[in-house]
Amino acid sequence: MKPAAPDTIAAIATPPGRGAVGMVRISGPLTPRICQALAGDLPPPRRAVLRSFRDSSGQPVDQGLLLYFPSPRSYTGEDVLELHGHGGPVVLGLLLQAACAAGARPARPGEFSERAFLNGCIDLAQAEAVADLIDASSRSAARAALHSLQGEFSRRVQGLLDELIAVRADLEAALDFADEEVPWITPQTLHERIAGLVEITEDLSREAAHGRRLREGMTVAIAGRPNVGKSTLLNRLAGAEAAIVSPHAGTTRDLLREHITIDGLPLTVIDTAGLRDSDDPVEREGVRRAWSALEKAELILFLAEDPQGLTAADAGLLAKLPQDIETLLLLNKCDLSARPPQRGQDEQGRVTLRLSAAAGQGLDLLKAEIKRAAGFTSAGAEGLFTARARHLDALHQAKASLRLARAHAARNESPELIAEELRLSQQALDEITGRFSSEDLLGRIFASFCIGK
Ligand SMILES: Nc1nc2c(ncn2[C@@H]2O[C@H](COP(=O)(O)OP(=O)(O)OP(=O)(O)O)[C@@H](O)[C@H]2O)c(=O)[nH]1
Ligand SMILES: [Mg+2]
Repeated sequence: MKPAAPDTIAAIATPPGRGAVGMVRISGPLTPRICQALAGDLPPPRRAVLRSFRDSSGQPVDQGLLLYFPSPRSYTGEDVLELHGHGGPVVLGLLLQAACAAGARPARPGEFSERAFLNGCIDLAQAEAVADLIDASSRSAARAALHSLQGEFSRRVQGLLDELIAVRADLEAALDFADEEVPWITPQTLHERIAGLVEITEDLSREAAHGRRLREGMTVAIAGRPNVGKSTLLNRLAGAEAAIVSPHAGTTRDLLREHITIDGLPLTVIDTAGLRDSDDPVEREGVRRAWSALEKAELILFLAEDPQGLTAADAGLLAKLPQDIETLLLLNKCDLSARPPQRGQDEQGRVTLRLSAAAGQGLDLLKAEIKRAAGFTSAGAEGLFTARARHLDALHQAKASLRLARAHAARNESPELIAEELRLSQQALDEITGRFSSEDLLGRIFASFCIGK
């Protein structure tokens, strides 16, 4: 891993535009010198003092609070200076310019957090949580990001790593002293301990999937023949008359997107044109767009009509849906067939739900099913943490290696094979906290941050 760059960086840390307060943040070894140029002598550590701030020609341009955090007790671990002035773009621009004239250079996006990571103040999952907290789009997402920032997720990963490393150590010892027949670890204990690791990893994966949904949400597409009630369902879920509903088949042409939240789970729900062959070029384009939206969805709500049941046309469409995307089969208009809302399963194991979008019956069943499909099942929001796709990939890899190790152990196969799988799973888990991450990965992660963070 590269050492922290020794140069000094500066940035306007508050958002662009005008505001009551604006902040310039500086980090690096030249901080004391820059402080001298902009605001006079260094103030006592971590104590706010009122100072006038000067531009690069030494002219006072603002006055405000000055804060100094000497290394290592600062966000980045380096000497950090914060100038809290008035939030006008001109004044803040002049202060940034003055900092650069005194030896700093403008920071890249995320560079403060990157330094905090490189200096060991936070690990990679925590650094990512900083960005997640800033980007949080709901209260639950913000709370989960804070938990990650405070190290909840990292601690869980570390706990798993500790046990994994302990098993590896015992196994490697047994390998080293194989000739001496020391019973370091019996095949049965080994199998039990690896099985335990698999379980912990599975739990962690499930919770991480939940955390990822909180952050990224899920795209849900509504599909089906014309007139089955797709737009009615969209309106019902959105709680608004977003789409035109009419008894005329072929009403919807364009894709219509609504952002909704179910118990903190952010969803983008897409209404699509009714799927059928048509001579009308506009409708044909609508159907083409519908198929393309279905290919990209993460969950498909396929509607048919309960009074008619599944028609041959419905079955034909179902067979053409992307097979790797979960599809819920919704039998709508159950108010007409006078049958109660109900959950069931078809022969292919697909979940079926009888409901009525117009009458608002069975909506709670649908919402529960959507949450389940999103992996959004943990009971309380307390222990939640945010996670990203990259964390899930790493957990997935670790899980795959651990399962192989478990299978080898169950068949009492060569300990070398088991040791190798354990090594691979540790490598995957280490990527989460960033202990062994490529520079390329780090560059990509921090580049997505905002400037000044
Ligand atoms: N009785 C009853 N009628 C419904 C229900 N859902 C929808 N409808 C009616 O069915 C007709 C078609 O509804 P839409 O929501 O426009 O259907 P759609 O699937 O979007 O149709 P296209 O956009 O043409 O593909 C309208 O007259 C709705 O009022 C329901 O649950 N019960
Ligand atoms: Mg419609």
